[in-house]
Amino acid sequence: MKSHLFRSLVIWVVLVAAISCQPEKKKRVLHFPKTDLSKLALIPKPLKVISTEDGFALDRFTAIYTSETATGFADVAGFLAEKIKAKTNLDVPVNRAEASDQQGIIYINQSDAPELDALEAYQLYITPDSVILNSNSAVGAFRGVQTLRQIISETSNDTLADYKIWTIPTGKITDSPSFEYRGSMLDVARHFFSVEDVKKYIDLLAYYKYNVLHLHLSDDQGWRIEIKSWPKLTEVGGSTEVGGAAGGFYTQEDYKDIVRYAAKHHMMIVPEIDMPGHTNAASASYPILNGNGKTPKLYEGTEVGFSTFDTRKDTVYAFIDDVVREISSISPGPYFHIGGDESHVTKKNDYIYFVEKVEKIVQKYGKRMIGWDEVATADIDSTSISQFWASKENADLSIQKGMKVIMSPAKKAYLDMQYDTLSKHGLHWAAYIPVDTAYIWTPEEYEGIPIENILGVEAPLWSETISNIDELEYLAFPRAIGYSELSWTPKENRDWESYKVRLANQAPFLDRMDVKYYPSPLIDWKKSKYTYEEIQKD
Ligand code: TNX
Repeated sequence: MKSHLFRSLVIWVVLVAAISCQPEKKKRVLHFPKTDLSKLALIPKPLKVISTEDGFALDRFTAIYTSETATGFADVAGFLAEKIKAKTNLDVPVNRAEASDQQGIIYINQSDAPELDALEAYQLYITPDSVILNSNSAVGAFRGVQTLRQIISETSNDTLADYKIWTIPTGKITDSPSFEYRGSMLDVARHFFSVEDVKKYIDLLAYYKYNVLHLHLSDDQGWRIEIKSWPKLTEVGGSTEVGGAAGGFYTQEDYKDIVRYAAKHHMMIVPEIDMPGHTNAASASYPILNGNGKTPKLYEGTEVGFSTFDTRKDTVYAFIDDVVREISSISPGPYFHIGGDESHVTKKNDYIYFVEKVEKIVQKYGKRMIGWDEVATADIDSTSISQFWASKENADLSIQKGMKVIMSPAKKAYLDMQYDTLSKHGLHWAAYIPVDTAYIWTPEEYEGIPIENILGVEAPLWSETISNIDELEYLAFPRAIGYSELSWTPKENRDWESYKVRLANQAPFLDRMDVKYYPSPLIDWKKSKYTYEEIQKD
């Protein structure tokens, strides 16, 4: 570590020397309106922002350097360069010493400083000469890069200069997340979403520092991931969806592509196979699984709670072993989600027996089990995780067992709930969730669940009523942006009045990303591409 530090120091001294030796003719004149770093619309709000009210020029003389040997840092720098190019059209070189025209350096530095101990912590020092992003690990650097992107997103280029300069306000940001698990779930079972759609969702979530995308890969209406040892799951079970369109599925190569793409964004995929209920598509593919001697038809409706596996049959556990083994082998993350919700036609004893057996299978393949809150009724391990969506009683059972809980209360965190009675898509069985209601609640204190038990927050997007990316975006945005702040920023630093102004300022970014978000009339959007009336009409 010491040699690391020393090497960083040497590189730094060399870079500073290189900058100061630049011929005077290249000195740039900045014409910038002074911006206060602490007034920028950063979401999630960083822990601490100090403004020094000067400017760093991002222009054709800027270069990025990283600690040489720090794992993943060069990739993070490459990601930043790509995004700067997309926003400004500047080609910023990464770790290219021969780019000798440099005047301003962005340095992404691996640091062992004790204040950067927390995973994902970072510091950003912006001075007129340099931007130094310090973090202990590539993941922290990546989160810091999102902050830098958000800062750059708010700068406009200086039209008075003879070449383009984006002036970045100077100051210091110190930041680190409240919760280690900050997720959204996408239901690709009720309606299938393509690899491209999922990647776009990852792009957007990563910008707001999410680190988990949970994929709901199976349900009554569809089985969406190739299992090589049980090929009919996708041949039959993947062939339709709600409403009767063709459905679809991910091959294992597709899934690996999604996992890799998520990893590039320092996000993990949590795969979910929902069982023993929500299994009509599996039993339609292999009728032996439901044990009632009938071959169920493929289902294209939206009822829940009518299907179950036969929990007393060895074949069922051999099947689950294969499924968990194949999916775990291509899922580098630590978790496997077994669903476990709404098994209304499974007898209580059978349900408990089933969850306990499946927990062992998940552990055999080196994963920690996650299940919807009903799984806490079984005798399961404290290392398993329960996802609180509806039952306070089940949440309490989880706590008694010493388990961690993921906060997804349907009344507050379900992205598929309608905003109000005029919403074009969504359900309202739990609540209407306008943009303020989605933000103004406290996961840290919700329903008396102790903060020590809370792993994080996840906003699920069920897809009964949405079948394409525009509809997905209508429900997810802007509310998903607020959930990022609930899981990253401590409650003392959250405030609706401040948030709503920062949210209004996301419009240019969302427009640039071509996101068909719901322009809630509660927000005074900064020049949005689409008006409320345009989005609401059919
Ligand atoms: C309840 S939340 C469900 C899902 C539905 C959702 C619709 C949960 C664990 N189960 O099967 O899609 O409501 O909002």
